[in-house]
Amino acid sequence: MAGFTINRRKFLTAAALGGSSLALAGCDVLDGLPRDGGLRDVLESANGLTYRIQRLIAGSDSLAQEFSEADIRQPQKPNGVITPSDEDYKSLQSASFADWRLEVTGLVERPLSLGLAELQAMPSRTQITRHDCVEGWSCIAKWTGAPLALVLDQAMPKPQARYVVFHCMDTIERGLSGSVKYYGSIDLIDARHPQTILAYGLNGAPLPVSNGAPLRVRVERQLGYKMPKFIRAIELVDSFATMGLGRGGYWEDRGYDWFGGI
Ligand SMILES: Nc1nc2c(c(=O)[nH]1)N[C@H]1C(S)=C(S)[C@@H](COP(=O)(O)O)O[C@H]1N2
Ligand SMILES: [Mo]
Repeated sequence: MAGFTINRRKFLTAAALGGSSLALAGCDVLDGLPRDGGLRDVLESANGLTYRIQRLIAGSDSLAQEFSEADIRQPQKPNGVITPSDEDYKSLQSASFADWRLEVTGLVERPLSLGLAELQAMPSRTQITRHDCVEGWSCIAKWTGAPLALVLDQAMPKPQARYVVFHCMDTIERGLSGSVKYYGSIDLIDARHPQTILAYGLNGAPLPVSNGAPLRVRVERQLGYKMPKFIRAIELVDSFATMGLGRGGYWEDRGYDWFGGI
């Protein structure tokens, strides 16, 4: 696909520039680039193009390819944070997430608080899809969850809502300037896409901790970093200005494209 070619080329360019950072840091391939650098600006404008091209060529509702059971050849490779060490997470985990709730907040008419059983009681969707990480690996797996569109229908986004932000429970960075929890965002077109689900099942079993228990989102037309794991809240917003470094996600704040279309 056009979008994949562009992303792949950028990935290779960044890998060549970053040298050994690729092997060391995995998802950090753009990290070696200066914040105000020309290449960063080029990547950003190419990203705007990728976004428009995907919307134009693929349309808003085109489906990502789905596969058969026979195509599942290995377990979903756990990546990024795989065992959150946050105390609040560990205490929820020790009670099998019985006390966990998904908060739906922000620009909605009806804020929601949903337990796992409530999400599991909603109509579900199961899909076998390919996960592509920007690091260059892929896995085919079967994901089960509640369509995000159904949750949004219950919460009723206000007209000014433009993006869905996923707030996570895992601390991904502990630095001198404090600790940072993973977060990410998508637009309402991807949020309402039929394959965008809040997944609680993987390959016919409950979602394992390493892959994001109790809940992670699947956004099948985008790269892996656009699919936050360990979700605790969904916030509807009209801008990212007030969160993180203002670019809509943990990796986006560190130079990745906001639109990770493939
Ligand atoms: N909360 C959280 N979500 C995350 C990450 C993370 O570190 N923390 N890593 C991202 C990246 S880079 C990828 S490739 C996928 C990995 O999902 P998996 O562990 O199920 O393969 O999760 C994404 N979502
Ligand atoms: Mo990734």
